[in-house]
Amino acid sequence: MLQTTRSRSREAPVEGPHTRRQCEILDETGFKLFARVAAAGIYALLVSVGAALFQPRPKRMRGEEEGAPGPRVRETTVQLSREELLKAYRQMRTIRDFEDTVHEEFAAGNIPGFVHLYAGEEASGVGFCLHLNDQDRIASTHRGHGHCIAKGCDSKAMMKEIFGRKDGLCGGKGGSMHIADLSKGMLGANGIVGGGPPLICGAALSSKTLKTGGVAIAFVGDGGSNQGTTLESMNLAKAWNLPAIFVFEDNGYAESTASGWSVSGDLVERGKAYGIPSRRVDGHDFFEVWDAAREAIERARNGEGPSVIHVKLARYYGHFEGDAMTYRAPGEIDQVKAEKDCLNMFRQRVTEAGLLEGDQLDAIDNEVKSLIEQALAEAKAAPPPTEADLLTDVYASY
Ligand SMILES: Cc1ncc(C[n+]2csc(CCOP(=O)(O)OP(=O)(O)O)c2C)c(N)n1
Ligand SMILES: [Mg+2]
Repeated sequence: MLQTTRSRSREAPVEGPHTRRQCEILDETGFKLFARVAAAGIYALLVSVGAALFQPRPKRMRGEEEGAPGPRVRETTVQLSREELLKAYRQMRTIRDFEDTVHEEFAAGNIPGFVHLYAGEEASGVGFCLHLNDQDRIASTHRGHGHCIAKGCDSKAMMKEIFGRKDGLCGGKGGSMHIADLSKGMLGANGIVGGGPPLICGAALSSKTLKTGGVAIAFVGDGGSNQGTTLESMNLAKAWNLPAIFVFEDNGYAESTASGWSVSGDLVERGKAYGIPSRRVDGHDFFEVWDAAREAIERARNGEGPSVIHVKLARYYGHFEGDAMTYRAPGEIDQVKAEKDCLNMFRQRVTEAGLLEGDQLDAIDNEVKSLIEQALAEAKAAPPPTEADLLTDVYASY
């Protein structure tokens, strides 16, 4: 009887006046249902109280041994090991000192050619390149020293290159604006604004075809974001689902033109218009950049295609060395340096969180200072290319 009523009640709702037995059965069933719901409720309550009481401890940083005294982590979102944090700071400091030194040497008339400095933008190049290996490729801009250092190029050989020396990174033939090291996956600085994006489509296509798992990143300025080559590359990267990442380093100016006069719309929305996952970050905050880079690079490595990252930052020096910067508001850069310097922000964050000690960072400052002093001394003492070198590294053979 019970069975029958149950199966009937499943087939169709019981309607109309019920017999006594039916009502008893319904009461009985309703009670059982109530009892079950109540039990489930109590169980859920116990589980959530338990979960609240036994929350997992802040994630141990990679490289920390179980049982070893952990760092005093206040910011649990930081997922870098101490070694990675030290490396990040060392690279950003190396770029800063390298650029400050080139600035002084150029002003003293010791460097030939044309130079554009990356000081102030360090967190961007380093935040991205820390995730990369030598199989991954980057294409840079005319402001390429920082990308080079971040990608692992030898800073002594770079200094020699910028001084035009024979044993510079490119035999002294590239100089600042064509510096490259293919063995490190650094495809080169580039005198052509918007020249990098098509190059990384090629690099990304080769990684995809050969299944190397490599990704390719183009660093592009706010000015370069408007080049047809950039827009065509974004379209191609999405259409071909390439492991390509477009990093718009928006320092607010293309030469002396403020981006408000040259960039229409919004770069994140532009990326989305191509169906590309796009995101904006504060380029002074290494951790924000690092996290956006991690997400985009993971996506590319997983075969999920391109990404766009709009990085807001500031350059400390002029567009080129010698630029009088009359287009900048008085005090504009001093304010950024005081409030948003990426090295200061990094130092403050990691020391306050107890991830690193100030002494460790001071030690890196000193190491880097002497490295760059040596790089400069060696570059000044190094010989220039010979006349015979004019006939090497060219397509025609003589
Ligand atoms: C195809 C091309 N057009 C113009 C130039 C001249 N030029 C050199 S740098 C520059 C501005 C680039 O600005 P942006 O892309 O914002 O890079 P930033 O200098 O700010 O890093 C221009 C117009 C060039 N080198 N190549
Ligand atoms: Mg710019």
